[in-house]
Amino acid sequence: MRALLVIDMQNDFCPGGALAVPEGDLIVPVINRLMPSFDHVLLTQDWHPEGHQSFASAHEDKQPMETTEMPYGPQVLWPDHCVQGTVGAAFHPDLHTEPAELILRKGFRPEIDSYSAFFENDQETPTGLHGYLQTRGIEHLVLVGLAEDFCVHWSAVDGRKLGYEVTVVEEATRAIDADGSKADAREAMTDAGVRFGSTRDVV
Ligand code: VGL
Ligand code: ZN
Repeated sequence: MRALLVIDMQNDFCPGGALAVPEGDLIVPVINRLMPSFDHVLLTQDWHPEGHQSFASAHEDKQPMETTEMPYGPQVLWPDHCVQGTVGAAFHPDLHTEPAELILRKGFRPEIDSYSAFFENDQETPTGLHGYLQTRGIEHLVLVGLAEDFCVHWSAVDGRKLGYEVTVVEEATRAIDADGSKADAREAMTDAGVRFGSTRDVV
């Protein structure tokens, strides 16, 4: 059984948002058109409290896109984004959310970021998604959404680590691409056994 996992399709990751991914909005209709081909549609939502430690504004002398050392390793510092309850944290208004059977929120612990839909950035605190998928008998994940080089990337690699078949739909994702992060992400996903497909391959 397979599921469509839609990663962080939120206003702040679209043009005009706080952490805009170029062309992020263009994939909304592509994702909407994929949904009817799936029995299971799941959405993730980046969901940070104010003052989250992944925000550059929470650190003295740090600018967005700089890196800092967290107890769990290096962490890119972002502009404030997807603050709980704000318009920026809401799903893109054109995204079809009705077909979703689960909305998984992540990044809500103040001290730790969570790119992956499976584990927070310490790579060990689980979000609970693996248990959900296992008990529902879902074995193949088709990943779409934002951003390809961060949350899609880490969700895809962790999905492979946990034994899922993982396909990323190329027309239905876009990257931030800071410092070559898109090419690095592609390589890491390919090495992990993630497959890349077109919408035609998955409908
Ligand atoms: C994301 C950076 C910070 C993402 C979330 O959804 O890819 N990127 N928070
Ligand atoms: Zn975030």
